[in-house]
Amino acid sequence: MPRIATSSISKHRNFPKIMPQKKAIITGITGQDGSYLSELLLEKGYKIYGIQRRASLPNTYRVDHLYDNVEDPNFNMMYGDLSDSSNLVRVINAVKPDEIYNLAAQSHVQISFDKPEYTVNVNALGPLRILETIRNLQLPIRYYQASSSEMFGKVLEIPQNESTPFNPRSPYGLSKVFAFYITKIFRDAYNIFASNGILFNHESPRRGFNFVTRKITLGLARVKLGLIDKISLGNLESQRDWGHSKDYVEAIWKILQHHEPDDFVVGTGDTHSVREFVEEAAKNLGIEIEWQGTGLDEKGVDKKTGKVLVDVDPIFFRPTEVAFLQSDSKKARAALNWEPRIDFKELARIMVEADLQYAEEEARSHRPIVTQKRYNINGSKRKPL
Ligand code: NAP
Ligand code: F7E
Repeated sequence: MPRIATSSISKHRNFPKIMPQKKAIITGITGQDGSYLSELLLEKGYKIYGIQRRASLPNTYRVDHLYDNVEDPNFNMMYGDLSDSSNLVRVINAVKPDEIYNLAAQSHVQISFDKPEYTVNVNALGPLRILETIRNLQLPIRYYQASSSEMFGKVLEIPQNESTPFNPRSPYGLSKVFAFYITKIFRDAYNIFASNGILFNHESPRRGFNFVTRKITLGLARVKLGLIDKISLGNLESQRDWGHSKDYVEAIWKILQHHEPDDFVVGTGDTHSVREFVEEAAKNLGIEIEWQGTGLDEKGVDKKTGKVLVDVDPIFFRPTEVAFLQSDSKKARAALNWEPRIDFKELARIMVEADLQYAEEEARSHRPIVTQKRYNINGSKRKPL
């Protein structure tokens, strides 16, 4: 399993002196955001209960650094799955948490076209199952729903804020629209403290390997060390408002500490294309990219050597695309006193630095940390990245 880029988490967690210790359930604890949120809540003195799904190989590498002491009463793992109502009822009833952070999802947009029913089951019905449990147990549990800028889809307004209409473009986007509204409806109908964070893209050295930023930073680090010749991408025109996951989990926590339940857009407001992310990542490796050609023939060439480092493969295009996203997070900034600290350039720098270490480890051990093999997926020889 790959090594995780850990942050400086204090060994001496700050237990509140007077307040009773809060209990939080985190679904999706083994994911990117789940791991950063766990660090934040442990620092704040919470007792956390992660919901981990069964996997045939270990899936806890993002939180293993937090779980070094099996006797630690504050870090608990429970098996569970968002597709399994009876399990969710049992876990929530056993823990009786103060807060539930629902971060679990089939979170890959392109894969949601391959697995639409599963995506809807987990991402849309999963939140409903949790909310129904909270309703039936009649406990004062605060609920956070991980809503997404993908709900804005083909955007109907620039920039996007809490009143921008949704116009999803994928099964993933639509599943998140259901989850958004069911959260709002349970808040209004049953007086449950249920809030949505509408988060724009956020990345980190812990990002899944098949999201575009990570694919670029690990890919170019491998190119730099001569482990591979080039990387293949899809739509280079696509524009995203990218921030760092560590900043965004602070907003997630603040949303549940707010005096009333509400919905908040969270983003940087700064939008860049995939092409610009490639350029920025390459710059951090001492490479200047020059673009040649257009459309499917476009190539990113090393200006110094003339070598093609990036090409375009139609396999990575989506049946329907979200072309442009840009957040207007004024509401969150004012009401939650939140703002992102890490900007686009710094994000690219941090990710490249971490992935260069991964690639160096691969070079030393002659073993890729993530497979580079091609598999036949849906009849096409698709590389997993
Ligand atoms: P991620 O890295 O893909 O993590 C997803 C988590 O959900 C993993 O822990 C995964 O478990 C778990 N999971 C998947 N299916 C499950 C199921 N059926 N039952 C229980 N757990 C399941 O995603 P992320 O980037 O941390 O994002 C966290 C949440 O925010 C997701 O809901 C995502 O849709 C949403 N979101 C993300 C962004 C972003 O840019 N990152 C933006 C807006 C919203 P395994 O580790 O076993 O796979
Ligand atoms: O794609 C384009 C791709 O997969 C970003 C999830 O966290 O953020 C994420 O969804 C853009 C898209 O993220 C490749 O077509 C080009 O336009 O990194 P991504 P996403 O689809 O924006 C939202 C907010 C979420 O909620 C989701 O959970 O990059 N792109 N070439 C590519 N994307 C990928 N993955 N791979 C490529 O080769």
